[in-house]
Amino acid sequence: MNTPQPLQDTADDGGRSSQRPGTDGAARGSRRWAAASGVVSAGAAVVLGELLAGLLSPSLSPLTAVGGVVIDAVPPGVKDWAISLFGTADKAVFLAGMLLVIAAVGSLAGILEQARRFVGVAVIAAFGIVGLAAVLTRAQVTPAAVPVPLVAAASGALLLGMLIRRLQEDGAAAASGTEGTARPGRRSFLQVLTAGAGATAVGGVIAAVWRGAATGISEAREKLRLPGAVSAAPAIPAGAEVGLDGMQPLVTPNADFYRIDTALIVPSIDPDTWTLRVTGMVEEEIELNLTDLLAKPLTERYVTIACVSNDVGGDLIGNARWLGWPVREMLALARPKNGADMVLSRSSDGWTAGTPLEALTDDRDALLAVGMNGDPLPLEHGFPVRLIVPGLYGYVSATKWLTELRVTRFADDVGYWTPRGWSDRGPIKTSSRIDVPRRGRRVGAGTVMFGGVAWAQHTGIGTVELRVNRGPWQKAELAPGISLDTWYQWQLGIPLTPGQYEVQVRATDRDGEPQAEESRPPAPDGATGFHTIRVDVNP
Ligand SMILES: Nc1nc2c(c(=O)[nH]1)N[C@H]1C(S)=C(S)[C@@H](COP(=O)(O)O)O[C@H]1N2
Ligand SMILES: [Mo]
Repeated sequence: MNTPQPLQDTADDGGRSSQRPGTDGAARGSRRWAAASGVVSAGAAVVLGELLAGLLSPSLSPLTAVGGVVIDAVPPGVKDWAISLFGTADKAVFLAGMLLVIAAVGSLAGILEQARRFVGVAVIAAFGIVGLAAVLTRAQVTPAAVPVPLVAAASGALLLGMLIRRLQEDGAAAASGTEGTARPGRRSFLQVLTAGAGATAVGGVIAAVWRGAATGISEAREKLRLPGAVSAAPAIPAGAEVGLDGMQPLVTPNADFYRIDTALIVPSIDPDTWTLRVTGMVEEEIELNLTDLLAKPLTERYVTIACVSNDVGGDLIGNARWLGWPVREMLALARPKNGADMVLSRSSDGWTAGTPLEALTDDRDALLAVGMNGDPLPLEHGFPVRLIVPGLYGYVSATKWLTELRVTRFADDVGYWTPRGWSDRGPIKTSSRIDVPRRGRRVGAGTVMFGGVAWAQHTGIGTVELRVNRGPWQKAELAPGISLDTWYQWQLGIPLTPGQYEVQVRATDRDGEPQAEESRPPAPDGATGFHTIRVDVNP
């Protein structure tokens, strides 16, 4: 082979180039370099967008804006599937998928630019237009966020143009027979490509670390001192925690609390500039800041919140001690007008929940929560302020990163999930779960200890029963609850000989209403059915 080949990639030509040397292989090789140029240029644009956004608009970058638009647009079924498939890693997996798509489009842009000048550049420029359109539609948009996607895409397009021009100069030099070492185009192409790739990698790491540090909001949270409660949480009664090996704690630690939201990156809200406004059908619109809120007489309550997507036996439920100002007191200051029956609460990222006005004004202690188990709200659980409403699924009540309460009517407004296939009302359904014996745990013959939780928020649990192989229901020992709004633990020992058993649990609330038996999926208003486990009893 004495035909010099421009920057041919020999790594993966499968040995075919030895049979078809010359321009074919050369073209293929240089196409790979063009694709690499496109990937680096697109990557540089994305990273520059993240870095600029970090400086100019920390809660909205082009990447997260586009991701947010996609998340809002995907059908609810896909979202459930993604959550069940990826669990709490769903956001990381989604971001990785986005980056893969961007890399693919970038490589295409490189190849197109090589074939025809400005075509690939136009593809990268289109990134900027898509990014701009996405940024403009997001709730967090600020004037400073607007130029970010444009500057980022323009830089990426410029880089791609430079790279491909150098690649083509090198190709021309190769075709005229210049030896590799004497080809300045090749050296200059490789220099720019390497510099671009290096800067993208370093910038990417900086952007990721920056993101992780949530731009100083973590420190602000650490520094925040919460006042004590004027109305303290009830003491946890003796025996409320059953203490069987393998049971979950009665109060869920913040670090173990389930997390569900549509936020691709955790909104970072500066507690010094945060405000909450009451708007809509009120006699007087009001606004308060965090200092005002912390100066109010605060209430502390244990409340078990649950996700409507929680399957029977699932773990999208947790119990915490929430500190906050009762919503009814803030609403009382604003004085809702006659005819209002809903409060549309909104988060900094534009997510909304529609809650019956009554649930926020009755005696149930719905809270503008600032504290979770004695600490300021963790960032991913809504710092600095979220809504907590006993008895309602999170999607119609538990707005995190809360910024507005709009008093309105169910006839006029809908929350985020309602047009996506979920009911506009979401009272939590009475349900129960068997936690012990744990799945796969060896169980010996004799008295087998069963244990778990049951909940009927705001009504309270009356009885919990178990049945073996669809036999008669047997009453479990119900531990005292912390309050009607929290889950209750229960336990029951059942003598079992070696063999296989099916065990089911059923809860009945304090009004005598048993949980629904019919097996139904979470959509549109919460799963029903009895949690059923299989137990293998060994000799
Ligand atoms: N801003 C915002 N708040 C939100 C959501 C959301 O997507 N965005 N999801 C809600 C849903 S569906 C649930 S179940 C609860 C979960 O709260 P947690 O993540 O603190 O457990 O938050 C609610 N609050
Ligand atoms: Mo939820």
